[in-house]
Amino acid sequence: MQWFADAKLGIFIHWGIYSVNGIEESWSFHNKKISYEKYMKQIDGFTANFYNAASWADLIKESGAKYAVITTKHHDGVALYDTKQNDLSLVKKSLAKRDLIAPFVKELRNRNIKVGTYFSLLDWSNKDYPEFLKDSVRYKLKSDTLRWQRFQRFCQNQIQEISTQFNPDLFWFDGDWEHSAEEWQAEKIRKNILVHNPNAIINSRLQGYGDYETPEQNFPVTRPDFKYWELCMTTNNGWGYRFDDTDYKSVDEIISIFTDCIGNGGNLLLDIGPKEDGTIPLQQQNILKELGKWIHQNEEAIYATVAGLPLGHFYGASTLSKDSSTIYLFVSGKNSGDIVIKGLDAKIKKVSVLGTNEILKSKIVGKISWSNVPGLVFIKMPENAGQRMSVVKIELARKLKLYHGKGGY
Ligand code: H79
Repeated sequence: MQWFADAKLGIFIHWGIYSVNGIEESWSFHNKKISYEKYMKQIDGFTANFYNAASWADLIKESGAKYAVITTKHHDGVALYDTKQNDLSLVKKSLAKRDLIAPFVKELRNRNIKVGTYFSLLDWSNKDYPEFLKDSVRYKLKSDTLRWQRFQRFCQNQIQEISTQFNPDLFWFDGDWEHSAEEWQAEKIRKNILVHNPNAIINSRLQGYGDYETPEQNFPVTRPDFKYWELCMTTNNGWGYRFDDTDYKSVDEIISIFTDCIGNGGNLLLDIGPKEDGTIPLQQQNILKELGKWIHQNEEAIYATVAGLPLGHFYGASTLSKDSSTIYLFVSGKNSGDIVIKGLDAKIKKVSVLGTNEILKSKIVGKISWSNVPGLVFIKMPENAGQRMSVVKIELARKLKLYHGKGGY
């Protein structure tokens, strides 16, 4: 898990036939916003005409992400790679006529970016899969176990194909909620993945057989208990390309969310949705580039760090160097005046702003001689610290020690 813990940022890519009409991926037919037939017709409009895997990988590199996760097959069952298990792929059915995953995997590896493959366990297009539309099923699993076993073989063979064709560093499963671990044979799926690649890691959506937690769109307020976690989040509202979705998060909002994730020991998996022709919407390109600029200026506070001060010591996100002798505080760019840290039981050697190296004045306030409760640390922020989030670097004379008590006498 070490590369994952150090990666901090990943880029999620939802690419599929839903980008043709610019409608919701898979859910639009499942929830009967569009007929299944009309939804599938989009496959005729999918071209990948301007798809350039190298420029995608360049953009991801520029964003500062250390891994990428791409849809190999969403709930609609349309594979983006050359599956031998059925005919439902963009290779066989669309004008793209080629494996879209392989070139991307190659370009990621050339740039030392870890490869993640999104795969939907549930497949609403497969005739042997029980569930279909929100209010209709093809059959009840228990009433036809042979049919379910046929689907099991299909599903596990596809996972095996992905294993052998791309050897992903990360398997990102989705759609596990429709069946139990036993029904999916989750243990066997995990085992087969690890037989092929003992270093592969698996997200949590394998009914308890994954390696890290995967909250989606919903931001944790308190620090998650699990050691490894990742928030996946869209840049606008949809996962795939939606022409009508202009509700983009601002770069500052994304930086704030990102620092909140890493400050609590997690990663951010930020999503983009390319168009059917393989171009990435300009707004999304811009977000990734701007985020990358900020990350590269502040790398020291990001990659080689661990979760920062626990709740209560500082009203904002922070990280710690791995030897816990340096604290990095994330302070909104517009902040000026004082910031305060409570319960810091360690001598401060130096306080500065990362990037500009400006030295900041700090003062210990209210240290009582007869008490071992540390005083408050007040740090004076410069006027107009920066346009975006600034990072205040606090170097300690020794390892961090915190007082987390209730005061008293
Ligand atoms: O691929 C993207 C989405 O299409 C997919 N995951 C991301 C990465 C996704 N969309 N929604 N969900 C996952 C959440 C599923 C919600 C559910 Fe439910 C709530 C599943 C079970 C409870 C909706 C309500 C379906 C059944 C009840």
